[in-house]
Amino acid sequence: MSDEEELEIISIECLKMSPEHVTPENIDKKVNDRTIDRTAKEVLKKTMLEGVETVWDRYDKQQPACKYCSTGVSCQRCAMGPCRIMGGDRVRGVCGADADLMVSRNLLDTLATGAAAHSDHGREVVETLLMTAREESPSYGIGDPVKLRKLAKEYGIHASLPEKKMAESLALKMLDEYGTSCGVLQMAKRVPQGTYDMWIAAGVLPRSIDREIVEAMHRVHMGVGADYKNILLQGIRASLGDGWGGSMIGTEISDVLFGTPDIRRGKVNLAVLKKDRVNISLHGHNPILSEMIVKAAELPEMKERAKAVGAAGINLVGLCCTGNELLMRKGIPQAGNHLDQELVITSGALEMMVVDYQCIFPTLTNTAACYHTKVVTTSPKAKIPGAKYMGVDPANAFEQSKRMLEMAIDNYPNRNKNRMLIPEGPMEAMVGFSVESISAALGGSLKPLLDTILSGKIRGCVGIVGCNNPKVKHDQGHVVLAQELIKRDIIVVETGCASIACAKAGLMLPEAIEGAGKGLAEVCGSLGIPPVLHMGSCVDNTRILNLAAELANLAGVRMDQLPVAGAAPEWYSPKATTIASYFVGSGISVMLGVMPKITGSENVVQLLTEDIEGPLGGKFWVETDPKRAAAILFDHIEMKRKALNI
Ligand code: MSK
Repeated sequence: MSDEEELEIISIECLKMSPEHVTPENIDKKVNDRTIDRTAKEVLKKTMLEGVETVWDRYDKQQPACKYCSTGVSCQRCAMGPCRIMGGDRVRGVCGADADLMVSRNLLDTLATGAAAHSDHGREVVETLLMTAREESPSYGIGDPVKLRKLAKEYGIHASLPEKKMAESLALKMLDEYGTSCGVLQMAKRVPQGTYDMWIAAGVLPRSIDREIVEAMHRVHMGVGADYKNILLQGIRASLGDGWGGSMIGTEISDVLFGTPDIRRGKVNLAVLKKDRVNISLHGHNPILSEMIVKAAELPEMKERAKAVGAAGINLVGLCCTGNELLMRKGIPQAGNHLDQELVITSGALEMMVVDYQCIFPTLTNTAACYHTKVVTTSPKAKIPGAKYMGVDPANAFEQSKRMLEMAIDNYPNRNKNRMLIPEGPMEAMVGFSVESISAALGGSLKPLLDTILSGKIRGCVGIVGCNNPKVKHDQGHVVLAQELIKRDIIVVETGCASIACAKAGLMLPEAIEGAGKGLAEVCGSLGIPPVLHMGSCVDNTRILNLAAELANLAGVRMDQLPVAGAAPEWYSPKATTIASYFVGSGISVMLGVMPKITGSENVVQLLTEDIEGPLGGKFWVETDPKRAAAILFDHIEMKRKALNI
C-alpha cells in the first residue's frame, strides 16, 4: 500500500449551520453556555457568526437522545436483533438477554475498546524502542538511560549489557507481555502485596495485555455467559492489563526514548497561535511522530523556507495528548484540549493540522474545508476522507516530518488574514510533574509528600483526569472540581484534557495557592509549586498509578487504604472508562461527572457503585455537580484517614 495518498478530497465540503441558528440576542448566551475558556469563547463566537458547524451544534442536533441507548438497554450484537428492553412483557432480547446482560456486555465492549486503544499506542512506542536498539530508526535515541537501566533491572536484564543490547532485550520482553505465556505482567508487581493478593482473590490479575482484551471481546459475543458480575470482572481485568501493562509501557518507554519530563514552564490556550508564523498543530496521542516534527522544525532550511514565504518562522502548537507529551518534555505551547480542536482551525490562522490517532473528530477535514488549513493523517490505522495521508513509521518519521513542514510553509500565503482571529493573552503553566521530578523536587524521595499527608497538612490527593464532553460546559467540570478540592487542602494531580483545562484557568501556576487551604498553600508555597500538578497525557495516568503505589508501599498499606481518589468530570471516551476502571480495580474510587450508559440495570449500578468495593477496595460515584462531587471526595478522604488513624 502507498504511504501517501489523497482521500476523496473533492467530496469534502465545509459544513455550515443555517444562518438563523444564531442571532445578536442569543449568541453571547450560547457561547457562555458552551465554554468557560476565555479564548475559546472568542473563537467560538467568530465560528458561530461564520455559520461553521462545531461539535456543540452536532450535539444539539442529536437531542433528545434515545433513552434505550442512553441507559444501555439496546443491543446490536447479533442478526436476530436489534433489541431493546422496553418494559412490560418486553424485558428480554430475542436471544433472551435481560437488562443486566445487555448493560454489562455493552460496558465490557467499551472497556475492551479503551484498553485496546491505549495498549496499542504502548505497543507502537515499544516497537520504536526495538527499532532504535537495532539501529533501524536512526533519528531516535535513548533519551533517559537511567530509566532504561532501572526498567531493565526490573525485568531481570543483566546490568552489564551495552545500552543498545539492553534496550533490545527490554523491548522484546515488553512486547512479549502483550501475549505472554508466563501469565504475569511485570509492572503489576509494583503494587503492594496486599493489593496484588486482592486481585488474585477476585480473579482479576491480568495474565497479559492482549489476552484480556481478546477474552473480553469473546465474552461479549451472544451466548458466552449470562452472569453480569462475571462479565464485568473481565472488564476490570482487561483494564488492569492496560493500566499496569499497555499504557504503562507507553509512558515508561516514551520516557526512555524522549526523556522523563522535568518541571518547566509552558503556555496554553488559543492565544498561543501566532499571527506572523506558520502555525502547525500536532493532535492525537503518540509522541513518536511529533517529536520528529519538533526536531525538523529546528532545521535552518525550514526557518529559511518560512522566511521566503513572508512568515517570521514556524510555530508548533499541541492539541489534546500529543500536545501534553510535547508540553511536558519540550515546553511546546498547547493550543487546547478536546473541544478546542475545531476552534484551532476556525481561528483561520492554522496552516496544517497533523494528526496521529484517538480523539480526532472525523469532521476535521470538513472544518478545514471552510478555511485554508490542510489536514495530514499519519497512521495507517487512522485515515480520514479529505485529509492527505502521509504514512509514518520510525524509519521514515524524520523525512516525512520535513515534507509535512514544507507543505505547511507553502500553505502560509493561502491564509485569508481578513478571516483570522487569534485571541490575546496565553496563560502560563508549570508542567512536567512526573513521579521522578516530584521526587527530585522533594529531595530524592516521596517520603516528604507522605509525611505531609500523614501530618494532615495535605488531607489527601485526587487525580482529575479525562476529556471534555459537550454534555458538560467546556472545562467547567475540571476547573470547579479542582478549585473546590484545593480549598479543602487536597492536592490535585492531573492528566489529559483535564490538565489543559486547569492550566488554561491558571491553576497550574504557583500563585494558585491563593485559592488553596492553609496547609496545602504552605506546602506548595515552600516548594514553589502549584496546588494542581500536570502529570501528562491520558496514557500517563499510569504515572498517577505509580505515584499511588509508591506512596502505599512507603506507608506499608494497600492502595485502597490511601486517602486518595480519582475523578473524570467531563469524560467521553472508552479509554476514560478503562482508566477509571483500572483505578477502581487498583483500589482507588472514582467520581464520574457524566453518567455511563448503565442505568438500565439496577444490578449493574449496585455492583459498580457499592458491591465492587468489597473485593477490590474501589468503587464509582456519579455526580454531575462538581461542588457536590468535591464534598463527596473530601468525605471519602477523611473516612480513609480515620481508618488509618491519621
Ligand atoms: S485526549 S481521551 S479527550 S483526555 Fe487524551 Fe483528551 Fe480524553 Fe482524548
